[in-house]
Amino acid sequence: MNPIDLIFSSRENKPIPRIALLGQPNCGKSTLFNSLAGFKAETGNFSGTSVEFTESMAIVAGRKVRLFDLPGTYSLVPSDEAEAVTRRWLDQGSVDALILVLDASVLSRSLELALELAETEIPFVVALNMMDDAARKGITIDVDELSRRLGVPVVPTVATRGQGVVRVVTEAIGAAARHGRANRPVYDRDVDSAVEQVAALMAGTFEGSRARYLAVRILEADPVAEEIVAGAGQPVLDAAVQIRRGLAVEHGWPEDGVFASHRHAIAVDLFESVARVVRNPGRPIRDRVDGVLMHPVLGPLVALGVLAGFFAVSFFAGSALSELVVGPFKAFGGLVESRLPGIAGVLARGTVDGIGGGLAIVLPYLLPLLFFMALLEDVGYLPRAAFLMDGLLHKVGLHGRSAIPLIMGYGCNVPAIAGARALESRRDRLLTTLLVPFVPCSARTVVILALIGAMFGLKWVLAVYVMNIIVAAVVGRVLSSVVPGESIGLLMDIPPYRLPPLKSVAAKVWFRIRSFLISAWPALVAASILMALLEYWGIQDAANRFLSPFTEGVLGLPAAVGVTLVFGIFRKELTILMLFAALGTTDVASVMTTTQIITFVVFVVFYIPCVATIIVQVKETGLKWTAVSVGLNVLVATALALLARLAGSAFIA
Ligand SMILES: Nc1nc2c(ncn2[C@@H]2O[C@H](COP(=O)(O)OP(=O)(O)O)[C@@H](O)[C@H]2O)c(=O)[nH]1
Ligand SMILES: [Mg+2]
Repeated sequence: MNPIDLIFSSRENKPIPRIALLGQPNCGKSTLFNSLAGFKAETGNFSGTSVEFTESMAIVAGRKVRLFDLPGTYSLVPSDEAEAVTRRWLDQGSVDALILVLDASVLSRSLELALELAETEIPFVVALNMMDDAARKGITIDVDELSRRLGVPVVPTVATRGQGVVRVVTEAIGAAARHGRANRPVYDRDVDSAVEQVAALMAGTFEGSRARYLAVRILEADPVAEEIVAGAGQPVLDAAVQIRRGLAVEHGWPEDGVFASHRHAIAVDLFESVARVVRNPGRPIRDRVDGVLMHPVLGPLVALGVLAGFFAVSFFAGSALSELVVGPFKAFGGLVESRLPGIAGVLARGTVDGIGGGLAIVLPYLLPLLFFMALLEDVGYLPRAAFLMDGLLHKVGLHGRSAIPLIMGYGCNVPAIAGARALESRRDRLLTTLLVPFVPCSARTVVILALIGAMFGLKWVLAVYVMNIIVAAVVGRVLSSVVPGESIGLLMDIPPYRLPPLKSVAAKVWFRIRSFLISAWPALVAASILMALLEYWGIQDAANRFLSPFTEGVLGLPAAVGVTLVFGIFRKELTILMLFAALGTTDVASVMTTTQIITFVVFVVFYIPCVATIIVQVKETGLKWTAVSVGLNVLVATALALLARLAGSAFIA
């Protein structure tokens, strides 16, 4: 093996850190877990018991972790079966680090568990969750001081809104790697000396820090620790229990109360030194805005509104602008053709058309779309929309992050596919790239609006979109079960809101538009030249005849739409114009039946996106997956169009 391979294989073999979420019931463990977990989180039982835990893989900052959501735990001294099972599992060294989830709004109570954990050998970090609730109650917490006193990283989080989640897991990975130790609580001298004595009793059987940990647990009358020590020798346990009795008598407390009360006092002191409560707290702006934008009901409504508004603007302004661009180019192309003789004129016109066609996509659709998306992203809105859609997309086998490219797809598939590059896992990139072509871009929307909208009304346009989403979801579900690779959770941190620097927005727009300029536009020009030649040679009729077994035979459409459908992929934005030209009329209803129109639209909505999209796909996923993608689209489009034809002829005419 050469050195490079060695480096890579050693990186591959690096063990995946096991990180578990521990905390009292209702502190937000499951919420945190779900925001991190893969969509195939598995529920398992601790061996030989009916106690359940949930487990999943996740990728955090490029590193894989195995996450566990544990049953709610008040204290390391178990008070029920589930806590006991969880404790035993932890004592077996089953995790590399814990994330102790604390409810910041009732901090003093939960700090005792943190102090208990500080006695163990398990590295841990604190997720100070429910910071929003705490802020609303006027509780401010000095996070740095808490971290300094406990000796472990403390990360403020709001699990319901994805705040701080990436950081807390990253800190946990770090703690696991360096075997981070917390500061041990300091007890009264007699208590401490009792710990020393018991630890000394066990020094022969257990290694130093484990002996001390077990000593504390036994002095606390912890049955799980007693099991462990008894396993090593009953006399040791008996001697230890003797010391515990002595301590209890000395303090005049029940046997299991000495540590509990000491710890309680330390927790109260700790709480008082890190937390302040103010009376009428002002609610932070971010909290108010998030309260609406990330609200489970209002949030999606706002997202729909934002999208619809953005969509309407890009569509109406876009198509108007597009016509402005296309018109002069068409005229100019005609002019050039008439001045140049024969084939040279045709080639020149094709070139001019192609350049104009590119401009007609870039200026009116791509540029505003990309600008708007970059703005939404940098302001901090897109990550929130993605977070909202996470649950929904999990059902399809994707992650919230895929929402961003999928939403962009409604504007134009090209930047959407280029945008999928930002996804961290290869599997998600692939799945998203395969799904984007099912999202009807603005060019396809033109067809839907011009045919369905004009003839049957907006209600049916909406129906087409709903059907499209359902089909895409089904396709996604099927794909996610056949595309290889693990289901891995993807972390996204929800950033604060900010005014985006225009420079960063512009850089994003440029970066994304470049992929169109470099790869797609030249293809568009080539396609235009090809189309001009076909026209010039009068091959259209021959092509239509050649395609008629499919167009007429399978889909039941007029043969004249053949060239429109096939060559539509070169110039999707011109599909409707090409259709008018092919049929020789703008009154489609006069030459096509209702069923034919519906069949045509269904086919156009689902079949291959444009050449520009295919080129970007090849660049992003390679030839093989592009072929799969194109095949899939043609297959689904044909099947659904056939269905539309059959249903139409059965119910309409
Ligand atoms: N306001 C607020 N609520 C939260 C937060 N994290 C979780 N919750 C809510 O707290 C409740 C309990 O959360 P859950 O994850 O089931 O807690 P678990 O019992 O620890 O698994 C749920 O209603 C969550 O929506 C947070 O950071 N802020
Ligand atoms: Mg839970």
